[in-house]
Amino acid sequence: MDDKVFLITGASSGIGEATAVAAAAAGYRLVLAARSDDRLQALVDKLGGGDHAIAVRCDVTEWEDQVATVQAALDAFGRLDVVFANAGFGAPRGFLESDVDHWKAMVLTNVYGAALTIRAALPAVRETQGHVLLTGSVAGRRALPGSLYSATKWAVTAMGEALRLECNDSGVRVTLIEPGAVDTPFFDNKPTIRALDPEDVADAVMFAVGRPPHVDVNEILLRPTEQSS
Ligand code: NJP
Repeated sequence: MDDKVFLITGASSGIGEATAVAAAAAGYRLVLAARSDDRLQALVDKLGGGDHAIAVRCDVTEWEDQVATVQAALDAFGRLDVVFANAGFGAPRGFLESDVDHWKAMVLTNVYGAALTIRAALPAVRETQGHVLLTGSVAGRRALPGSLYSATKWAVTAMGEALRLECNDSGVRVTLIEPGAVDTPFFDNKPTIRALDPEDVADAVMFAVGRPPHVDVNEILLRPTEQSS
């Protein structure tokens, strides 16, 4: 029960999966949450099996799933030190594009889902004076034409700062991870520039988590070198 425990939403793919691999290499126990339990189970096996990681089927828009995920972490490993609210997805740009059901799912996942992750995990993270990280975006720091996705990530930026202010006296650290284009299944088509690899974003996460307790890295914004805006 002494090893630190790292919970990741959206762990079945992309940035979440790469961060799980990096965190396991750094000695953390992993709690892997997403809806694709087959992919999560394959990652558990890759990380060395149930002593090292557990898979929890979790739709982040469902409060009961989020509560059960945190409970599973405590039951398996007895503590929770790092929570990475990373699950999310995009939508085609244009306020006449996509469809309203996709919009609704995106807003619920990217904004409400991240808030539910914080709400479910915060009591346990306060106990360990742990760390909450949120995947925001470059798109959460500047508006993109016709992008409701960008608006969801502005909300995540605000959520991270709001949480940091709330946790200020508690020893809990809060970090916004704000990537530009990352080569993951997030995109239907591969980026045309040399995008970031998911491992590049995982490195940023592990940098923030690895600072000493008195250092709170509030934001890391990282773009591919070829990305202009
Ligand atoms: O994408 P992808 P990324 N409940 O598609 C999960 C942000 N971002 O790694 O449930 C639970 O490989 C999904 O799992 P599943 C982006 O906005 C990206 O690039 O099994 N989980 C999968 O594990 C997002 O916040 C770029 O389908 C749900 C994961 O989310 C984060 O990075 C740039 C879920 C998505 O993995 C990770 O995206 C940027 C739900 N309801 C920000 N819905 C970029 N790639 O360029 C989805 O600035 N998931």
